[in-house]
Amino acid sequence: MIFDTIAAISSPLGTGAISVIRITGNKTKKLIKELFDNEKTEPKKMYYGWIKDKDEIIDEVTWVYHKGPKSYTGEDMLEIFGHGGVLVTKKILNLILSKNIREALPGEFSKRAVMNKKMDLVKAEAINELIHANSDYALKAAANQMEGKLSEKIQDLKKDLFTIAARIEVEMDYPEDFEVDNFEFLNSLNKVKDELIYLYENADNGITAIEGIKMAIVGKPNAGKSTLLNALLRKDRAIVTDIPGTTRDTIEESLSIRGILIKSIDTAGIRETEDVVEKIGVERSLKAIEESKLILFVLDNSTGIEDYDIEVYEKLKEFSYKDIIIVINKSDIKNRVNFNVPWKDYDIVKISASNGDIRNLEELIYDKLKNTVITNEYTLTNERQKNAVKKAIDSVSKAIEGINLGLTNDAIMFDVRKTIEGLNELTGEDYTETLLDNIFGNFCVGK
Ligand SMILES: Nc1nc2c(ncn2[C@@H]2O[C@H](COP(=O)(O)OP(=O)(O)OP(=O)(O)O)[C@@H](O)[C@H]2O)c(=O)[nH]1
Ligand SMILES: [Mg+2]
Repeated sequence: MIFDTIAAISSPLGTGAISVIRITGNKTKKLIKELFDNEKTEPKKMYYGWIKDKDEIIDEVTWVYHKGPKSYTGEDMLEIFGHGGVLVTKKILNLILSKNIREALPGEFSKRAVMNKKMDLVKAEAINELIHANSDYALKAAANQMEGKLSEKIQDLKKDLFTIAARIEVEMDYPEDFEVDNFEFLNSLNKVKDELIYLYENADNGITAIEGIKMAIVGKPNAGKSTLLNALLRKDRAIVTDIPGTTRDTIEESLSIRGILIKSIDTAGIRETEDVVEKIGVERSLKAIEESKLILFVLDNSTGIEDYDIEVYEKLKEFSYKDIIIVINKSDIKNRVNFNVPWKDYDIVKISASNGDIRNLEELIYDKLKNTVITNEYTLTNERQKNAVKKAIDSVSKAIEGINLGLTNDAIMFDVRKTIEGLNELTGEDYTETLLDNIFGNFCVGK
C-alpha cells in the first residue's frame, strides 16, 4: 500500500540527552539528500552529520535509514537522533514538515505497520500496553502478548477452520464422490471452540492486569481513610486532619501493591448529615463502593465500634459479594473501650496508617488479588480482543449445532466463515479505517 510521507517526534518532548524524529513513506530517501550534507543511504547504518536550514545550522545529529519493507512500518523510514532540547527538536521537525511532509497522527507509524502487514493488531496493542504499563503484572501481560504466541495460536486455529471450509466446499461441489464425515468436522470444530473458550475465560486476568483493580477506602469520618491512602501511596496526597468530615469528595490514585495495579479511591466518611456538600460526598462514597472490586472498611481502634460504623456495615451488606476487608486502624493507640469486631464475615487486619505500619494489609490485598492478574502468552488484554473472540465462539457454536441438527453444508459453511471473520477481526486482518483510527488514536505521537 502506498501512503503519504509522515514525520513526528518519537521521544517525549522535554529536555533530555537525545531526541528521536521519525519519518516514514516514499519521500524518505529524497529527504535524506535534502537534509544532510552526507548523502549516503545504505540501510541500517548510522551516519553522522549536520542538519542545516539553508546556511543556518540547526543541530549535529546521527541518523539511520531503514529501507522498506525491512522497517517498523514496512516502508522506507528514517530515524534522526538529535540533541534532546525541546526547541531544537521542534525546529528539525518543522524543517522536515516544510518539505511537503505531513505531521503524523498519534499511533500512525504502528497503524501503517499493521496495514502493511508488518505486525498484527494484537501485537500493536501489546506494544502500546507495554509503553503505558505502570505495574509489573501489566508489563508481564503486555510483554507476553507482544511475544506473538497468541497471534500464532490464532493463525493455527484459522488454518484448522480453512481446512474444514475447504472440505465442506469439496463436498458441496462433488456430493456424489464424497461422504460427509460429521464426526471429523465436529471434532475439529470442538477443538477450535475449546481453545477459544479458554482464551475468553482467561481474558479478564489480562484486562485486570492492564487496567488495574478498583479499591474503595470507606468508613466513618476520622477513621483514618485519607491517612491510609497516603500510606499506601507513600506520599502526602490527601488532606488529613483530626476534624471529622475533612475529605469532601472522592480522590482516586493509582498505586501498585507487589506489582498489581490498584486504583484506590479515598472517600468522604459515611454518616447521616444535613450538610449539603458532605451529603454529596457520602453519595459519591457509595458510588465508589459500587464501582470497586475490593473495599477496605476502616474502623478506628481508639473509639471502638460506634453507631456510624454500624451504619457503614449495614450499607456494605448489599455488597457482600465483593471482596471486603475490615481494617482496624490506629492500632498504635491503646483503646479505652472493649474492641470486639462483631462481624466475622470479612477478613480483619490491624494497621497503623499514620506510622506506615500497613504491611500485613498489603499482604492480604495481594493474596486476595494475585490470582486475578496472572497471565500467560495466550492471555487477551482488552475488551476489543475479548469481544472478537466471543463473536468467533458464537459462530463456531452455531456451526457445531448446525452439524448436530443435520443442516445443509451451506448453512454450516456460513458459520465457519463467520468464525474466521471473528478471528480476523481479532488480529486486524479484517480492519475498517474507523476501527484502526479508534485503536491507534490512543497511541503516542511518533509510535
Ligand atoms: N494515632 C493514629 N492516628 C491516626 C492514624 N491514622 C490516622 N490518624 C489520625 O486520625 C485523624 C483523621 O485522619 P484522616 O486520615 O483525615 O481520617 P479520614 O477517615 O480520612 O477522615 P474524613 O476525611 O474526615 O472522613 C488525623 O488526625 C490522623 O492523623 C493512626 O494510625 N494512628
Ligand atoms: Mg479523609
